[in-house]
Amino acid sequence: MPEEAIEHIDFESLNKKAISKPLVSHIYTADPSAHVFNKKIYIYPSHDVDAGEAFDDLGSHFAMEDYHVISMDSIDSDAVDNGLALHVNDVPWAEKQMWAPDAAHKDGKYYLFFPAKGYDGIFRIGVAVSESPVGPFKPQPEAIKGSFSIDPAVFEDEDGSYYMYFGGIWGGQLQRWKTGVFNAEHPENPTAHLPKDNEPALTAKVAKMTNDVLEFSEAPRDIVILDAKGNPLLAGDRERRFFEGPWVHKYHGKYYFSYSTGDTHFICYATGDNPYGPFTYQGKILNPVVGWTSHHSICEVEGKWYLFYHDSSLSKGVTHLRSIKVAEITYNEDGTINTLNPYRD
Ligand code: FUB
Repeated sequence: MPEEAIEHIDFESLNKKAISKPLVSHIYTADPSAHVFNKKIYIYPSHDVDAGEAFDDLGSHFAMEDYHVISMDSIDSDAVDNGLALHVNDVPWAEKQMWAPDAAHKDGKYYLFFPAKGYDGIFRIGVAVSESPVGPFKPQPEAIKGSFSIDPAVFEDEDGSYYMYFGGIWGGQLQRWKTGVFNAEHPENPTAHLPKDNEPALTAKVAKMTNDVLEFSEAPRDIVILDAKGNPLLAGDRERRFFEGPWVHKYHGKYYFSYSTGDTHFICYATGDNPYGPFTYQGKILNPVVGWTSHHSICEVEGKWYLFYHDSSLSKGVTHLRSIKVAEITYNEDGTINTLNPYRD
């Protein structure tokens, strides 16, 4: 949501109209990745702080340093902060900006996946392992080989395969990897190296994980989103094209690829027949929230489906001080998802 729109918001009445309250309010949290492990809900969010960094379009003000795991016994119960799960100082390769994480469970171990900027200024994705879903997590000494950009989301398919989806443009640096190597030219310009409006949009990436879930077992592939005519969405189609925050879930045998459109502030989705796509654009899941970013996950809890998302209403519109929330989503008979308005009229 543009800053000038935020200036005119009456936050008291807006919070009354919000469809959900912050799950926790003693710390700021964002980018919630939710899972049910052993019948309990675990949410892996970013932990927002005000580090005093200047605002810019590279997202330097998102200067997060650590992760806390939030848990809930049921969808209606209080959310519990389980304390420090991982700190950037404990990750040998990472310097700063612990952005949107995700987690997975395999064979009694829990894996926390997280993006961070290395000392070379390049975002990579790391893994940390724990015996407990709430950590503390022990990081691998190096980032995942062949990883880049931000916003990892790990999907466990019904056959036991794990796939990592990732990527984000602008500050997330995806556009700098167009040729397969990092393009460091024009470092201060978030939109340098983006395709032209009439060219296909940049896409999220997907890679199958190795059996130990610590590395990619293949080179990352493109997640192509097609329009109804079967053409890839174009870079200028800013209300529908991928920007950041990929997520995949499966509903009635179909794969749902959902994501944020970034500078147009929607959460949208596309459907496909396999984890690699292509995916066909279907519509919007969430209309814009207060705050510039929108980031979500979708999780089934006891037969109902929920959207975990964030907004900046608790901080009265401070874009890098966000709060995680949850709301139920509903499907139509044809599998389409009804769009949520985060605030009632
Ligand atoms: O939280 C930092 C960044 O903001 C995330 O990585 C993006 O998805 C956006 O929510």
